[in-house]
Order: sequence, then structure tokens, then C-alpha cells
Amino acid sequence: MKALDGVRILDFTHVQSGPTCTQLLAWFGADVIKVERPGVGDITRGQLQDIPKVDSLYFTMLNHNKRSITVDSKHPKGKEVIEALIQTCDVLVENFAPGALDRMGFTWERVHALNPRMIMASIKGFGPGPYEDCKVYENVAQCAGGSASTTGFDDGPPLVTGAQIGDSGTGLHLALGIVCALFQRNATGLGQKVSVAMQDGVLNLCRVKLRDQQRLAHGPLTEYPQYPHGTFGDAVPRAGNASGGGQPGWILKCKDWETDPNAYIYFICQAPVWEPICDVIGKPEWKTDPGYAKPAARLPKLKEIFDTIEHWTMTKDKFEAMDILNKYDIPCGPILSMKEIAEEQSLRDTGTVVEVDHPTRGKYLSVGNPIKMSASVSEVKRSPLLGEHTGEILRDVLRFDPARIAEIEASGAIGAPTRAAAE
Ligand code: CAO
Repeated sequence: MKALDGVRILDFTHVQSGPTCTQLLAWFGADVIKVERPGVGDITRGQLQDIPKVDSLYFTMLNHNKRSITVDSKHPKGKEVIEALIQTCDVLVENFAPGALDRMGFTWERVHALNPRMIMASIKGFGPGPYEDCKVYENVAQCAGGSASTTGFDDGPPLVTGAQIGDSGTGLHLALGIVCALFQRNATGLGQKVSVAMQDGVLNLCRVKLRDQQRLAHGPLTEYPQYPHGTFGDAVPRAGNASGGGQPGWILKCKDWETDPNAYIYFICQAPVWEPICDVIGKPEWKTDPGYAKPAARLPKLKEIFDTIEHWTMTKDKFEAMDILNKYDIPCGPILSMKEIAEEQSLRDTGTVVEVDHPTRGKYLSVGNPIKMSASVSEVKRSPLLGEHTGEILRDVLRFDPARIAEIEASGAIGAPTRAAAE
């Protein structure tokens, strides 16, 4: 049994943010029916293709465990199919540009009238306000949500991060909203609208920076690399690799850093393990020196302290350094490349990295469900081919009889009309 067995999702999502959400729900057992435009499908099927005419990894890695039906939702017969799906499904999830679903005729009022129990979940770039009509992609959200202005080094431009906090982060937020709405529906019997704006999702993940914005009014941010020699303006500056929390940290070079771009370790000078740190790096005198012994005394000297620690880390490779530091409970982490992550056996063992077989692509690696549940174990099943399940959904989910299916097929609403019907 799976946690969301019995929940049926009408998945109108595309690209990354929405598909992340519905993939998660599918991993928890929901029956996710992905609606795609006949002959076209989710645009990512054809984007960043590594093998010609084969669904891209972009698509396959975001659409596991789903079924695909092709329907032209602007065609009158296609609308009939969508309406029937709305009446059978529990949740409609979409991340179209603002207004697109309304233009198809599926406003919240219409959806609610067709199925009062339906939860209608949407991702947009922005909430109500000056930018509400804008189309938005990942990096736009990172910029508008406060991430880019606070990422990077003080003397460089704003930076986006490789973690897809705008798309996948917002999909995660939406999934939680949907599950909460399903829970509330148990009590009320009614669906509701669930909306997440990507700007809001990113800001939620950047809340420590809004914390720092307010701290700035009371003096310099002493854990930031700008302290004590640099200057602070009126907005939170970029903090390089400084830790976002109360324990100073930095990324330090390890052995072979000259040739290996990932020969680095994240090192945290956690106060309770200051003494072992001093011993490990060969500075036992810092344990009692009043200039170093207490966290407050160390703050103005963090650069010098991390430079000294780096002299030690540069003599070890990142895994050797990890082994030594972990013996003393000194918090640290190797900078792992995607190659190392792909090869890491422990991630395979937990199902976080999985090998999936696909009929046209063959075997590929994907990221499995990072949320582990003891009584709802996720299996990763390959993504559907375009329209692979159109027939079975019309027949088994909507229970349309053969004559009705033939009529819809002939109309062209679910794909190219069959030759016989067209003639
Ligand atoms: N049948 C018929 N028409 C369909 C259809 C179907 N099955 N599926 C989609 N369409 C139509 C839509 O109705 C829309 O038509 P109109 O503009 O005429 O109403 C059209 O396809 C394109 O939809 P779109 O505007 O959403 O797509 P886009 O590629 O131009 O924009 C994106 C993409 C992501 C910028 C936009 O959807 C968006 O801003 N979404 C919200 C924010 C979001 O999720 N962004 C993250 C994307 S992941 O990086």
C-alpha cells in the first residue's frame, strides 16, 4: 500500500516546477494522469536531447510513475474529455502561464461546479501584484525571490544556484499544499484552490537572509566575510561561502585542488569542538589564547583562522580530511561532484539514486524519492511515452464506450484522426 493510493491527479503540468510536484505525489501512490498536447507533449520531451528523437533526460527524470494522455484541451471534443477527467479526479495541478487555464475554459468556478471536491493547485511565477501576469522560469524566480542578490562573492555579480529552488522548490511547496487540502477535504467534503508563487517559494527558502536584513539595522553582520574590514550597505550583501547559521564555516582547498575542481571541503568551526580543531590543525596554543579561545574573539579573525585551517586541509584529500575530522565530531562535508554522487553506492542502496530502464532510451540514472516512509515505499517507474495511456484512460478511467472513443478519435481531439475516420 502507498500513502496516496486512491488519489487521482489530473496533471496539466509542464517543464519542471509542476512536474516535480506531481512526480512526488505519484511516488506516494497517486494515479497521475498527465495531459499533453497531441503530437507535441511537454516541451521538455524535446529539450536538451542527448539521443535524437528519444525523450530527454529532462523529461524522463521529472515524469516518473505517471500516465500520459494526449488531449487538445481547446478542441470541443477535447474539452469533453477534460471535463470528464475533472469529474473523476481529486486534484488538478497546473503551471501554465497566467490566464492560460481560464482561456481553455477551466476557471476555478467552472472546475468547482463540475466537481466540488476537486482541489485545484497552481504554480505561477508571482502572486497578485505588479508582476502577476509575467511568465517565469527558474532563474527569474531565484532573482526575484532574494536568492541571487545574496549568492556569490561580495566583489562579484549576483549568482544563481544550481539547486533548482525556483522550480523544484516550488513544486515541493505545492505538493505539501495539496496533501494538506486533501486532509482538510476529509472534514469538509470540499476542494479548494492551492496556489504557490515561485517568488514566494524562493523567499521562503531564503528566510535567513530576510533575518539578516533586519539584523543589519543593529550593526554589522559579524559572521559575514565583510566583517571587520569591509563595508556593509543597506541591503544584505553576498556572503561567499560563509555559513548561514550561527557557526562560522567556509569552503577550503584540499590536496590536488590545483587540478581537481572539486577538491574542497566545507569546514565548520563549531564552538564546542574548537579544542579538537586546534589540535588537528597543529595550533594547540589557540585553545587557551584569549585572542582565539572564545567565539566572539574569533569572529574578527575568521579569514586568518580559515587560512590556517586550509594549510592543514591542503595536505589531505577531502575524504581523508573527513575521516579525521569526523573522529572529533567536527562538522564538515566534502564537495561532491555529480560524478561522485552518481557513483556513490550508499545513495544507490537507499534508492536516492536509481537506475531506470526506458523502452527507447535504455538505462539511465535518476534521483528517487528523497522522502523515505516506512509504510509507503516509493518505486521509480519510467516516464510515459507521449500519449501512451490515452486509450486505457478513456476506456478504464472514464469508462467511455467504444463508439464514443471512436467519435473522439475521429474528431482529432486526442491526436491525429485515424485515416479511416478522416476519409
Ligand atoms: N491542448 C491545447 N492547448 C494546450 C495544451 C493542450 N493539451 N496544453 C497547453 N496548451 C496551450 C495553453 O493553453 C497555452 O495557450 P494560450 O497561451 O493560447 O492560452 C499554450 O499552450 C502555452 O502555455 P504556456 O503559456 O503556459 O507555455 P509557454 O511555453 O509559453 O510558457 C512558462 C512556459 C513556464 C513560462 C509558463 O507556463 C509559466 O510562466 N508558468 C508558470 C510559472 C512556472 O511554472 N514556471 C516554471 C517553469 S519550469 O522552469
